[in-house]
Parts: sequence; C-alpha cells; structure tokens
Amino acid sequence: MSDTSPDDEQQWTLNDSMQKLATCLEENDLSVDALFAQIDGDSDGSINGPELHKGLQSLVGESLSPGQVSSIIKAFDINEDNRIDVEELRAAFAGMQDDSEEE
Ligand SMILES: [Ca+2]
Ligand SMILES: [Ca+2]
Repeated sequence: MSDTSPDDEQQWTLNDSMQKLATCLEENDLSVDALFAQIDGDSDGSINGPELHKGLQSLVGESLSPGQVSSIIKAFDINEDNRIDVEELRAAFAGMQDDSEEE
C-alpha cells in the first residue's frame, strides 16, 4: 500500500480527523484533558506537530502527512503560536459538539 499519494491528501478532511478523535474520546471514556495528556508526549503543556502526528497515529491509527498535521494545528491554534494547548483543544471539541447537536 502506498498511502503517501497526493490523492490521499485531497480526500482527507479536518473534520474527518476531528470525528475520529471525538469517537476515540467516547469509546475510551476519556476527557479532553486526558486526551491532551496522552498526546502531549513531553508534558510541557502544549502539543506540537510531531506530538500530534504521533498521538493521532497511536490513538486513531491514522498517519497524517506534515501538511495535514499543520492544518489541524492551524485550525485549533487560537493564539497562533503553532502549538495546541489544553484550552485550545477544549475549545475545538466544544465547538464541534455545538455543531453536531441533533436532538
Ligand atoms: Ca509537548
Ligand atoms: Ca496555541
């Protein structure tokens, strides 16, 4: 399997990965904080590109390209320091839950 073709990148959507992460939270009964702690490999309170890449790979089994990783960071990153802190991760999930409320 060659999953490094440019086609993959076009079909990938940010929403997709968000959904997978959200599902992973539910299935493992994890809080956003616990998820953050798992992804933040060096526990410095922020998630950088390599940590996100590794985290997504181990949590949802998805291996993203550097471009995909940086689109996720850009989408979550509120204060534009190119890292995701726990507040930003919470905000991302809170926004997503609002969006998909269908009751
Ligand atoms: Ca870190
Ligand atoms: Ca940030």
